[in-house]
Amino acid sequence: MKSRLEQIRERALSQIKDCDTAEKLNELRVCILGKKGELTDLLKSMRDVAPEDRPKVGQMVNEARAEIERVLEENKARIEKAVREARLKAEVIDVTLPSSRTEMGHRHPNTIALEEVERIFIGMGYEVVEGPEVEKDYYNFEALNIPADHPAKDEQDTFYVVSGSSEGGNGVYDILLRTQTSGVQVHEMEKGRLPIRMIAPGRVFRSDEVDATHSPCFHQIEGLVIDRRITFADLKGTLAEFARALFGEETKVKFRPHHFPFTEPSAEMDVTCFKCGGKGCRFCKGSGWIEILGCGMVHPHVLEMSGIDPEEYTGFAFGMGLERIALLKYEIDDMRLLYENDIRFLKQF
Ligand code: 2NL
Repeated sequence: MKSRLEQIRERALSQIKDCDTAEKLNELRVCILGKKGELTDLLKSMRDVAPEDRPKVGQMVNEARAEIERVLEENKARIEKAVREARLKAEVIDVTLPSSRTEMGHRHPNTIALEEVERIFIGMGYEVVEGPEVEKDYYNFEALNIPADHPAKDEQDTFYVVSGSSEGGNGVYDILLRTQTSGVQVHEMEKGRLPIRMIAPGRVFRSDEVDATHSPCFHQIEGLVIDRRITFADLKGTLAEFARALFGEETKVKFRPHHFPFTEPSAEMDVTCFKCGGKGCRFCKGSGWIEILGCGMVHPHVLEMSGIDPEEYTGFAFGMGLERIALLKYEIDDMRLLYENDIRFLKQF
């Protein structure tokens, strides 16, 4: 019995020391100490041992078991350390390499200008409303008093989406990329929730050639106010306040008569040049004034078409080009720079 124990012990210790993976080590543990292991087997044959020798033999088996367990633990630590070292050796990290830096972007001048305009109107109690860029002809033109034969609908200026059959020229041109964001306001008027105080910013499309002041895709901010007893004085006061908030307290405004199909009367608003204060300079081409937006009292027929009684309600509306505001405010002389996404350009604002 004693020699068998000695034999098991020696073989176990040597096998454990030669072992080089955690899996093999675990297999060894099971073979030696497990339920059907060699040492357990040996304990079972205790009944062949003379009763007076049993305590002594039992102690020897326990001591052997303790030693094997200790050596197993030691070797487990040895193998884990070796695995760790091998991995560290394989994954060499060169701490002297330059880091891969994340390029930070920058808000676009359009975005900065838009947020500024939104902040001013939100401060005056307006809502910012967005709507679809692909619109029905009715919402872009018809509902704004621009009938089928109006020159503003010229197919040269407008991107139409042919719906229905396009073969043989039978296509129906009643869907288009919006040329103005007015449709958003028409949808709002149709909801019948009055009063309305809103601005509608967004992308608009016109079939224009690209140059320093034109692009087939640009941004507009339109505004609409409808309530009882709204007058041209409300329009003037509101837009003068807007101009002072955007270009500085000393800014003066002037309204020149104009024509839009959807407003009557209509006007264009100029602001005193914020470069020269109105004296005349290169920036305002010597005039002292800079054109900023178009505006007017909403045409009664436009109110009527959207289900608003022009006898009870009146309103004013305005529209401006966002790019124009951004170019002026940040003194950029070519619109194309806004679309190149050159970070060196964008970072300047
Ligand atoms: C401009 C001029 C303008 C409007 C837009 C409008 C909208 C509705 C009813 C009446 Cl729903 N009018 N919009 C009014 C006057 C001028 O825009 O030069 N835009 C760049």
